[in-house]
Amino acid sequence: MAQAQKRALITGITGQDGTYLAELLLSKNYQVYGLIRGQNNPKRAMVEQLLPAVELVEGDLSDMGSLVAALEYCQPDEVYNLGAISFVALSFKQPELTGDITGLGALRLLEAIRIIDGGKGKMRFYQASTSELYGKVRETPQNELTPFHPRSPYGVAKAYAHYMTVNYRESYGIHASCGILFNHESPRRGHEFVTRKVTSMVARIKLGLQKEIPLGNLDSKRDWGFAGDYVKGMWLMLQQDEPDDYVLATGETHSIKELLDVAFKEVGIEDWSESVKQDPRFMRPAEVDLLIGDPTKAKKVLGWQSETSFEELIKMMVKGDLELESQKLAK
Ligand code: NAP
Ligand code: G4F
Repeated sequence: MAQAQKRALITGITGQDGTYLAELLLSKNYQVYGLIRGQNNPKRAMVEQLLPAVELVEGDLSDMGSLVAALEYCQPDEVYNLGAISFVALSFKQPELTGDITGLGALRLLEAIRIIDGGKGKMRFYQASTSELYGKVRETPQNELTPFHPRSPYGVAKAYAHYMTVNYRESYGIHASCGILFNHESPRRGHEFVTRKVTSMVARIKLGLQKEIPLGNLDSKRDWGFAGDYVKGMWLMLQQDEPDDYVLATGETHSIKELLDVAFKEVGIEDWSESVKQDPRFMRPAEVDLLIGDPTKAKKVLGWQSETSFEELIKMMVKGDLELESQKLAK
């Protein structure tokens, strides 16, 4: 007998991960719904063009009723909670909003599942947890058992969402899993994040449109992977018989200086010292200096591993930005 088509609801459909995950699920023949907020969301057209097969459903993580209605309408087998205020720097400026959307938003969605699924155990849940939970790291590399010490309102909000997900799993038997994902990037990454800021500005410098890149803390180190690889891990978590929490990471860390080396080299510039300025506006009140993840459990249980190297990732992003900036110039 043919298997019924699976249904998935993604919050954060307009974000980087939302689009890659939707593509993956569509390739697996899912019926995909995307939660979209606002009465005239500026990213709606982008999603409609890139993902015409995705049905957009209005809703907001701050509005419980809209989440209940979305679940009732979509009747999903899988719910991926990717929606969040996800920019750490913004979370210092708007901590209450971050707590509401990034923290309480997850609780509202879990409650909505509890109400709509009514203990049937049909709706599986994925929570987008983060390496920001480790903050002031207690051990290196970080794994699923490393204690959390978040260093930003974003990290604290994500800790609340993480523990709520674990609590709903243990209290109500919901198939709810947390992916503790280290930084993952792509040509679709928002321009506010450091990789995309660098690759887009390097492209503009190459084309003579800009002279300098203003940056904050150049000493940070991150475990950077490719978003297209990471969404496969999210899906794998929800295919397991038992829900659980997993670290997804490359197991390598690189500095902002290495990021600059690779990006500038890709456009033929070896010495970038005159093209980068430290700007206090981009420093944070507290910082996570060093992140490096241990993805052993994900490899062993899910068979997942990161497939794209740091160099391949940054080169891919610079190439994408050169194309974009050149197209804009040609108009
Ligand atoms: P992103 O590009 O910043 O996307 C965030 C999404 O959240 C957007 O679609 C945004 O929609 C949505 N959103 C914001 N406020 C909302 C609200 N009130 N109601 C519903 N949706 C709302 O983030 P991403 O990089 O794709 O990351 C996806 C998730 O993984 C996030 O939860 C992030 O915190 C987490 N994460 C990311 C990384 C990473 O390195 N990328 C690592 C670990 C964890 P609008 O377009 O309407 O604003
Ligand atoms: O690219 P970032 O803004 O990413 P951050 O703070 O690591 O957060 C991202 O990854 C998390 C996973 O660990 C996600 F949970 C989160 O949602 C988000 O996707 O900054 C990376 C590093 C930081 O140490 C920052 O201080 O780069 C440093 N940095 C230095 N100059 C800068 C800049 N970051 C930004 N955004 N802009 C700068 O000019």
